[in-house]
Amino acid sequence: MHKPLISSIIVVALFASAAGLTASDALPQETKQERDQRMAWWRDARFGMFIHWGLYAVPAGTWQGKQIPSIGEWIMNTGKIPVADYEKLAAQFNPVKFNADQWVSIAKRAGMKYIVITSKHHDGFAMFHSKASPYNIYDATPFQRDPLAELAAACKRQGLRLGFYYSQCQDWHHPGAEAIGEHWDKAQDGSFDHYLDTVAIPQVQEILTNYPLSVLWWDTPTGAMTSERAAKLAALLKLRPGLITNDRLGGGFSGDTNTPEQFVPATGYPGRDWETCMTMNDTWGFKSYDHNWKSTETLIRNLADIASKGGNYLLNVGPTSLGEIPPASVERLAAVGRWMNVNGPSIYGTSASPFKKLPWGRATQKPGKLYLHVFAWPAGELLVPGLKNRVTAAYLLADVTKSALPVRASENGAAVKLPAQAPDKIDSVVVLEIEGKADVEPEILSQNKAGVVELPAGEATLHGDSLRCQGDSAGENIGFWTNPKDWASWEFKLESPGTFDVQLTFACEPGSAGSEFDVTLAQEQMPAKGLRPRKRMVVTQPAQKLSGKVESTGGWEKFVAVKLGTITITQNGRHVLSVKPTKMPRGAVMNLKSITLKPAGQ
Ligand code: FHN
Repeated sequence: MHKPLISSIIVVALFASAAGLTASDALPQETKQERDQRMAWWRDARFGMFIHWGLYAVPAGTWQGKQIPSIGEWIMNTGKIPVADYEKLAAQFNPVKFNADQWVSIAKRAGMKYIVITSKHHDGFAMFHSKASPYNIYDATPFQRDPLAELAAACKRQGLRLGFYYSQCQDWHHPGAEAIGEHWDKAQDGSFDHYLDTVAIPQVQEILTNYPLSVLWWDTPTGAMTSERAAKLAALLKLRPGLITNDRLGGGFSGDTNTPEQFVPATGYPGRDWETCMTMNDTWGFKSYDHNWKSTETLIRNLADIASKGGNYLLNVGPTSLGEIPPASVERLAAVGRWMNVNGPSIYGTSASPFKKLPWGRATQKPGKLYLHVFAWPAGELLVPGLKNRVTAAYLLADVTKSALPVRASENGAAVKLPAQAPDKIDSVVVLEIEGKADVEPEILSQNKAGVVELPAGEATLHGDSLRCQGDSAGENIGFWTNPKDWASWEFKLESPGTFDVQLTFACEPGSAGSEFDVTLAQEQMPAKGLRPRKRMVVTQPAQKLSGKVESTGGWEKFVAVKLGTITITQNGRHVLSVKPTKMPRGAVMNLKSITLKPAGQ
């Protein structure tokens, strides 16, 4: 069964070596310690400002009297605006209210430690003084200033790091570059290599040489970015030692950071640095009529949620054509800043939560300290489920006197006595000082009152390198299941044995349907004396097995619940259910959202 797979791996390997250098080969090798040093400031920062600013701020979502749907910075593409017409915006772009120090202090007061700004977005207009193309803010607008140089100086004065976003593949202005969808104007046609050699490479060279960048943020890699082309861009990175780049160059270059966009990944990306970028309303570039602002509560809780999963939050603002950050953004950032003034230590320099889930909020940690982010303030005691460490002190982060909160060890973990009033309605932080490394007994899934066992994607143990939990907590599912050797399992506890209907909730697009899989159930035997509980034995005989075939559900996002069959469990205690592919004829298995065991006949 695996023969075709092995030979296809060999073919791919031969192809890759024949193709020459990959982008990653173009970079100097570094040790883990060197990499940790390079990433240290970024990991400590946890919170940054994304700025989408360009010519698109002039039309601000409206073209020839019509509101153009979708995100503001895409107006040229969505509205299929001819190159010559869009170019004319440059003459109207005069952001006289731009004040670099003010922007940096808005970010700084919010508690942000770095800024990433669009140096050239997909519209091809450079927001810096470029010698490589006259289509730039210094040469083509009445403003005749280089705002990015001013921003760099302001960041230096105020102690923030600076990064540039650069759209390397899409450029709807310079001939030969890419446009997602397709070119809509003959003026866009030409050779991609010519664009790369005469615009993208020289401009990347300029920004890395002339600006003190800490981050280079690529965007929208397309098929044109082969590994050889990506290697040419990647080779420039050594111009700025210490630089951090993301995973959006293309050509197989993984960069330093993963970049989930507009969502918080359910389990973060263990072992990878990552950063959620997110808009504050529904657009990146300014749109005059987009008032769908996220609440301060959402922003603060997102920040805590992201930090609790080990990531950074890159929160966007879209300044106007006059150079002002919209007041709705400024107000919200100020409120986040007030919260950060008190609670910053629970975000900066923290790492991911040792708890899989907490019913009342989130947690972050530093050596010897747990920060409990309480979103839902309980009356009386806060239960910290499964915490096994000795707690040496507990206090509210908002309490400068660090008055001790009483803590007792309960059967289910530590219980902290809380004052009646939450210090912060959005997120109150309780600090626990603990002995040793945080040690948490994992909570085990069990039956609900109706006897149903829910096994959701976010609770699965994933075995293998390709599959991962994707989506946010509202819609997490196991995806990227492209290796048929990968599998998933759940451990759960049963108190009422019986016969159960096994239901699978999954999605699969038509082109990938046809995989087959086994669902196997085995009971765990409690450990023999002396064995640590983690080393429970799994009794595989007599295991029960159901087999299934993945049918198309119409798309990767179209989830359907299907009954697979029935199993009978005669004994209570701990069980393990596994899903293992047996055939994968078309490149992927499925997106698996959950498995449900329902008492039969209910
Ligand atoms: O197309 C862009 C979009 O305009 C915006 O810049 C975002 C930010 O991450 N990136 C692209 C979409 O992924």
